[in-house]
Amino acid sequence: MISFVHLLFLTCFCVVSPMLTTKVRFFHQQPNIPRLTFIGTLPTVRELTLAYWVKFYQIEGYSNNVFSYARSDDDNEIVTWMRSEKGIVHIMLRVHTGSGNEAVVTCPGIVPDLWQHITWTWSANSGAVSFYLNGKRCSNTTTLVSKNKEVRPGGMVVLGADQDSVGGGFKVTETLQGELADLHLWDEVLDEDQISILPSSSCTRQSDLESHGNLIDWSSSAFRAFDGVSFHPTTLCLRRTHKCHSDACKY
Ligand SMILES: [Ca+2]
Repeated sequence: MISFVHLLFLTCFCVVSPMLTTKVRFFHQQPNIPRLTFIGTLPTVRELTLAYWVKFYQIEGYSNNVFSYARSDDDNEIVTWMRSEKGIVHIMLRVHTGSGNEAVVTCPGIVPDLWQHITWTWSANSGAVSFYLNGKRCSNTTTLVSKNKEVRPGGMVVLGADQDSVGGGFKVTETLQGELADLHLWDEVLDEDQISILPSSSCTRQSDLESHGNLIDWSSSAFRAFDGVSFHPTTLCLRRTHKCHSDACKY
């Protein structure tokens, strides 16, 4: 395991556990596909919450995939990305391949080159999906997304690139061109009050257990870095001294 105390601005092919004050930069340079692979897998789950800070550099030509969970029988068991239409950025979530399994949400204020905190929740019980930008719900809840379809265990989680096979099948156009920090995954649906404090949770300190994912925790989960991912210090979370309820917080 690499300590980040002496690992600033370093690119490596190594096993890492990011610190709360570490951001990861994904920047494609031919022929590499920078990405992080989670060391571990997911259990069977019927509810999920994914939260993260992201700053993407450009939307045209890139779908800015943040999270991809692939199994051998479905490379899109979970995938979340962005899409631009007529200059408006949509956040996309798919749980399982197939029709009726995709949520599309427009959050006003999602723009390049700004740190933005994004959270989505999904429940198999109702198929409900909700998106939040900077702790504030983006729009009405979408329903019937993979209702009664569990997310199954044994697959691989990749951050920063979409998998079309387990641990592979990457396309340049389906990568994140930007930076990622403080990503957490829970096996339950957090409520609005819990989500509202995530962007201002003071670097998600260890004492702030509520803001640490129980399936993936940015500060303790281990990842393997591939193909030009680089790690940098960030004071992003140190600036979280207030609740942010504007559409685009000026971090
Ligand atoms: Ca895929």
